[in-house]
Amino acid sequence: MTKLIIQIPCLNEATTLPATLADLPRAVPGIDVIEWLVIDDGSRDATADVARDQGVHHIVRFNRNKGLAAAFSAGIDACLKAGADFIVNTDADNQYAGHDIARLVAPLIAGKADIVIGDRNIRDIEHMSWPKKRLQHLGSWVVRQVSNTQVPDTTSGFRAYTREAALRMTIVSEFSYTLESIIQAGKKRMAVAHVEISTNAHTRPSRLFNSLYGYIKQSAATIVRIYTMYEPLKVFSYIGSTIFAAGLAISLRYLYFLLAGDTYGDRHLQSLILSAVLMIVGFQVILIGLVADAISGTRKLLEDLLYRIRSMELRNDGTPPPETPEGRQDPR
Ligand SMILES: Nc1nc2c(ncn2[C@@H]2O[C@H](COP(=O)(O)OP(=O)(O)O)[C@@H](O)[C@H]2O)c(=O)[nH]1
Ligand SMILES: [Mg+2]
Repeated sequence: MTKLIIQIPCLNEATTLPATLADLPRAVPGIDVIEWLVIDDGSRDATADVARDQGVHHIVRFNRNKGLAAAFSAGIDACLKAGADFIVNTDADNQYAGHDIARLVAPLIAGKADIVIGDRNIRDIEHMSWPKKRLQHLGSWVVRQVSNTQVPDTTSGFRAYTREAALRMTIVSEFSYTLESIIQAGKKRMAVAHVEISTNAHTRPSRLFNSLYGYIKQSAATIVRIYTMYEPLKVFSYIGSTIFAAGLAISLRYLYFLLAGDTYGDRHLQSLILSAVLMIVGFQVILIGLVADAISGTRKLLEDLLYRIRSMELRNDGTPPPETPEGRQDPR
């Protein structure tokens, strides 16, 4: 029996949630059971009550707002505990067309992908402003480069995961899981596929990004942070060797003056000091890269450990194993 759980992170979505739920498919080819899961992230409206009234099977509720990334991770955890074989995430503002869920999970069922990301084809979305479109485009390109994936729409919240992929995911950023999970999946060499999906009529403006500046700042910080977490030596050696090379160039210039017979060497003393400082700093940055690389190795081990513990926990449902006859204490 294959179970699909559709999870919806919600922050004050009492008005749009019913329409979103109504739009979800009641049957999907290759799936026997479909359940819904709502994460109510400390909403101040009746989101949780609406969800219950609408027949949502699982509700995770935070008493205060913890942010989308935390809500997403908590939802994934709950889906795994509820025995999901496949997990689909969609937004509560009915942005994504529910009938596309079948297209989204098809590559997972066929065993062709671990994660499938819905591609909104951002160029054709009318309500998105031109600068936001250009930024999405540029941001997605950067994410593709650093993650080694082909995902066209990296900020799409419409995605599907296999149980295995969900078990392996660890989200650490607080802002948004979308970019982080793609970079992580790419670095872990998971098969990340994408399918074109359609979007419904716009219901309300985005709540995640109210300013373009904040959007750029947060996204750039996430990309740099997560990439550095997985490729620290590369990042630090690029930075370090650039600084070192600048210092080296300045010393070579000094050497050239000396060899050219410039007897007023002290005239270039300032540049020589600068050169020494740059070379020392550049070298130190490369050393920091080595330390970060060692830490990153530890992180990989921890992620693997977490994966094994999670799998074990879920297999025996968190309860201690039954006592074996051999292990039982003799009451006498
Ligand atoms: N759990 C949680 N969900 C949120 C938060 N902010 C937005 N969401 C949900 O994330 C989804 C996407 O939000 P939306 O405002 O439509 O952003 P968009 O992706 O830019 O359109 C919706 O289902 C929101 O309810 C938050 O702080 N916590
Ligand atoms: Mg939206």
